[in-house]
Amino acid sequence: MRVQVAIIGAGPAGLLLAQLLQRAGVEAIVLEQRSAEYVLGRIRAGVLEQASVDLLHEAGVGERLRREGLVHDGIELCFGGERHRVALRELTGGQCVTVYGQTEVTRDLMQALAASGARTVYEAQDVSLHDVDGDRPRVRYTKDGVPHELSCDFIAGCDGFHGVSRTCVPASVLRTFERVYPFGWLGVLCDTPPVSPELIYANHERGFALCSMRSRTRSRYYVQCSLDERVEDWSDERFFDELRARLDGPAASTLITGPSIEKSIAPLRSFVAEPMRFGRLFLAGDAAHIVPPTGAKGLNLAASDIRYLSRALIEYYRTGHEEGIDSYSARCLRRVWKAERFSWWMTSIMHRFPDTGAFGQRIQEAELAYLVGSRAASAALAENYVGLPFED
Ligand code: FAS
Ligand code: PHB
Repeated sequence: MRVQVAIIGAGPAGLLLAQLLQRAGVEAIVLEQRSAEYVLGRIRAGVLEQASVDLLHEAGVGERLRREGLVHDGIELCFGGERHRVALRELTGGQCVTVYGQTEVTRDLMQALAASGARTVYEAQDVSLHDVDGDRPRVRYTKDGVPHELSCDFIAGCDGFHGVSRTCVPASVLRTFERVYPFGWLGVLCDTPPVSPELIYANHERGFALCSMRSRTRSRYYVQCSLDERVEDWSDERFFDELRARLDGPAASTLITGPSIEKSIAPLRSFVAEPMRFGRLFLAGDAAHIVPPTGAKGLNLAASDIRYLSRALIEYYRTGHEEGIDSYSARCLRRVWKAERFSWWMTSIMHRFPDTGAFGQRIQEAELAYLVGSRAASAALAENYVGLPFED
């Protein structure tokens, strides 16, 4: 079989690329190792930058997002027992973020691709890439025990941090940069009204906490936990007691709790692989970079890569020009590293580290007090949180 672009992975990066290419008449196929139900069952990101919202509209999947997404003009920082609002829209001259779960983004993209007749192979096993630095790369996989091989012009490695694509870049070419954090996030999803209409990021000597949401009736809460914690040791009651202990008085006293419908622990790391292109293979999304979720950048960086890659591939097929393809990696990485810095910085001032201690706690609180008291410092946080501009 032959196709113009083979996309490995049906997460947000792979599905969004497939949908944008499909609408531009570029022939693609998506190969996903899991079932669609499994992919939809993963509870992940919740906050979309405006640029990600715009790209989803460009991909023709913005209607439900427009109806159900919650536009947020600000976030709150909680420290020293008090909450302080960071007015995102005012500080950035009108920019905001939209709360809309990654699960819903994925669902909308899956439905659009199915409706368009685009080819998505779920439960594709043993995916392997071949001749990625030649003119005619190939992809092999098995489906229901039957081996398949396809030739293509390009391969988009959208297969996440544990995928196969990044391993196809020779060790002599690939450079990786990593920082693993000495804690994780214990997350709970529950069908209760959010404790506050906007997100609350809390710095507390017991550890970080985050109050987020998926809708006005579904809340998403996180508490920082040590990496040796086990989900089964955290009853709902223990979780909400810990969350209350890390919030300000009014939030703690008005928190509405309910049975968790999902509970999981996610490790935190910063990771970047360079370059994001090798021959005819392009890495995008978590296959190329990971950020700690403190800055709400993971999903948005995946969309950012796909914005550049879809434009580059469409330009190539329409005009034969290769400037977009040739500049893909460098352009992505300039934006990736700025998001890595912001996510690392937010993580460093909001979490308790093993060596934070009493002095470190006061330093974090002083930095947060300066931040909320300085328009310049708040604006710097705000412009990173809503998403930095693109080069083009
Ligand atoms: P994904 O990992 O979403 O998708 C990759 C896909 O490739 C998967 O479906 C996988 O099954 C498939 N795949 C892997 N190997 C394959 C192979 N060999 N063959 C075929 N298919 C293969 N970001 C935020 O902004 N906020 C958050 O709160 C947040 N929480 C997160 C919690 C967890 C536990 C994790 C892991 C990530 C979280 N993220 C969060 C980041 C997350 O949202 C990612 O940035 C986002 O899923 C990136 O999308 P993709 O690049 O498409 O990768
Ligand atoms: C979420 O709602 O899952 C979420 C929101 C903001 C973050 C991280 C996670 O920074």
